[in-house]
Amino acid sequence: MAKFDVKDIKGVIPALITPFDEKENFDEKRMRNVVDHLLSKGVDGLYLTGSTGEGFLMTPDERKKVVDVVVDQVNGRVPLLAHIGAIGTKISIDLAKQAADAGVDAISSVPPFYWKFGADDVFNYYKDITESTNLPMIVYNIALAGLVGFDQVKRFAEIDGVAGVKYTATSHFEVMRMKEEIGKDFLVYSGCDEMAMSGLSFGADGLIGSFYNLMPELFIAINKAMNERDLKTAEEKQRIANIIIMHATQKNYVGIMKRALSWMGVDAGYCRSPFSNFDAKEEEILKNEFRILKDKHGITGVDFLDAL
Ligand code: MN9
Repeated sequence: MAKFDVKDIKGVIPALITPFDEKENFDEKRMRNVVDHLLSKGVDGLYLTGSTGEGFLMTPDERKKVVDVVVDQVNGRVPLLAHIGAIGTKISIDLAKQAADAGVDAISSVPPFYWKFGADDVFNYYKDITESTNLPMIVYNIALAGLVGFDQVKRFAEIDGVAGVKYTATSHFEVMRMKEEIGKDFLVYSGCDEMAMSGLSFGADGLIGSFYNLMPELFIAINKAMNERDLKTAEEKQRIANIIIMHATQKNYVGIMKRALSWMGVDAGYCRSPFSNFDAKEEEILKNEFRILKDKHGITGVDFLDAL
């Protein structure tokens, strides 16, 4: 059973990575450790099997397993959202029902992609999936799946159960507009980590993204500072975060986060191919690059860099 009201899903929410072992199998033990680590850091929720979680590289059964394991490990401590998106409505509904039975608090989905589905087809996709459970739906708007525009989001919001949007687009003007024209209760989660401060300043209710797996402390500080309208602190932290993000996104940043977590003693395993991994030599190079970055910019207070 869901435990949290969707209105209480706020703050800093990592789009949780999924650890795989050396043979690319889902690694339950590592998953449980990562979850406990993030909760000990004070994150406000977790978003499962999305882009960062390599959801589309897993079979439906594997995705269900990840949901089960995380629900069990979290045990009601923070709200959980499960990304149940797939190209086929039937597959998504099956995943949604399982996530609801497992006890997550909200579901989320990218629009169906690959084929160019018409606006009505995409609307019906959201309607069918949302109606298949009692859980609130957070639409996931991301360029990787083809961005949906403001008018489409507004139309989805008419579906009973669509409660908000994870907005990984860069027009924060639209975030403000959603609050104005769809309603202030329509939840918006800013999805571009590089623009967390901007998203929050334009009215986003929370942050869901990749780098909150690796350096939640920076974004928890940004979120707090923005709540207090302390722009100076938010800007300082965002600047540091962006130096790291810009470096990491030149390579497979999900793989980088997994390795960098291990530098803090939280072994987050490996990625699934076709994503590549870092062998021992490449990992040393990576470490060195981060050491140089840290020194060059005089970065302090980022735990994974301090662990180097
Ligand atoms: O929506 C993430 N997007 C992708 C969330 O995974 C494609 C973001 O958190 C980005 O990874 C992040 C780095 O560009 O902003």
